[in-house]
Formats: sequence, structure tokens, C-alpha cells
Amino acid sequence: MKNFEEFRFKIVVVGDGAVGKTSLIKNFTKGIFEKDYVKTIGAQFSKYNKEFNGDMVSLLFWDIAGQDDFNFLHHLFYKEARAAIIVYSLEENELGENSFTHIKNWYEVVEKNCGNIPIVLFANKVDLVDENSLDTTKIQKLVNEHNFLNFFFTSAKTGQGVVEAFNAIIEQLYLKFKTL
Ligand code: G3D
Ligand code: MG
Repeated sequence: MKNFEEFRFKIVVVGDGAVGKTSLIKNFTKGIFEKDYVKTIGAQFSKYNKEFNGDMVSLLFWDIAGQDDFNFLHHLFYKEARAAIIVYSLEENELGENSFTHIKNWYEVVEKNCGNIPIVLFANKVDLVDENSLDTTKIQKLVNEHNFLNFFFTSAKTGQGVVEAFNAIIEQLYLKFKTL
């Protein structure tokens, strides 16, 4: 019988308040949360087990809650994170625009606390905009500058792109640690 391996990956999900971090994780993990963490360290924790290539992958998502500011820093939040997801909102208002500007700030915080871990960018709330009118060169430039793995258009509302986006980072981690 083939032995299967078990992997545990902690993934931090960061980005400005109300960009859809919690909704995205909820959509992907089918709402599995441990809410006590919110009170203790200003973060929400959710766990999701997934079979990958015959191995068991345990995903621990940590999501900033309440204090969605890039100055937020608690050593437990970033400790031992294997990857990060930076989320911003595509909505055409101040929240959306600020969240795009702040990608670089979130990147700096992640880099400072976690070093060189894989980062994927989620451009969320794609259901609120006309996808064909989006300026992908602007996003791609940012992806290249910061050496992000990739970016994905997502909608926590319709589910568009959510599985693909999360799978991109899970696959990357799986391949990275599987070959060790
Ligand atoms: P946060 O965890 O980053 O702070 P939330 O963000 O997940 O709490 O989402 C903030 C608000 O945006 C919520 O609205 C949520 O329903 C909405 N939202 C999240 N993702 C999407 C999306 O992809 N599309 C649309 N249209 N809305 C989204 P409310 O009104 O509940 O505060
Ligand atoms: Mg939240």
C-alpha cells in the first residue's frame, strides 16, 4: 500500500478592511472557523483539509479581523506562515483604490515578518466590475515588481476564480515541500 504524507500549511490572508478576506476564506473552506482567535489576537483562524495527489494537506488560514491596518502586527499572526495571500478590492471607489495602493505596504509587512514566502494576489469583487475593462498591465506590473506568484480575479460573492486562486498557492506549497 502506498504511504500517504501529511502536510500542514499556515497561510496568512492580508489586505485592507472590507476587501473580502473573510468572505473568500469562508467561500473556500465552506465556513469552517474558529472564532475565539478573533478576541485574543485580532485574527480569525480557519482550518481546511484537502486531499492533494493522494496526500493529506491541512490548511490553516489566518485572517486579520477588526484591525485591518498594515501596521497591525502580532508575532503569532505571521509566525511560521508558509505563504501569504494579499487581497484587494476591484470596486471603483475609495476603498477599492486605497486597497490597491496598499498592496505594497502589505507586501512589506509580509516580507519583514515572513521573509521570502510565496505570495499570491487576489483582485476581489470582480462581480462588481466589467472584467473586460480592467487594466491588467497595471496589476501585472505590480506582480512582477514584487515577485508574486500570480494574480487572480476572484469573487467571494459568485465564487468566480476562488478555487483556482486558492489552489494555485496550495499547489505551490505542496510541490515545494513534497520534493524536500
Ligand atoms: P474583510 O474580511 O476583508 O474585512 P469581508 O471583508 O469578507 O468582511 O467583506 C466585506 C464586505 O464585502 C461584505 O459586505 C461582503 O459581503 C462583501 N464582499 C466580499 N467579497 C465580495 C465580492 O467578491 N463581491 C461582492 N459584491 N461583495 C463582496 P457586507 O455588506 O456584508 O459588509
Ligand atoms: Mg474579515
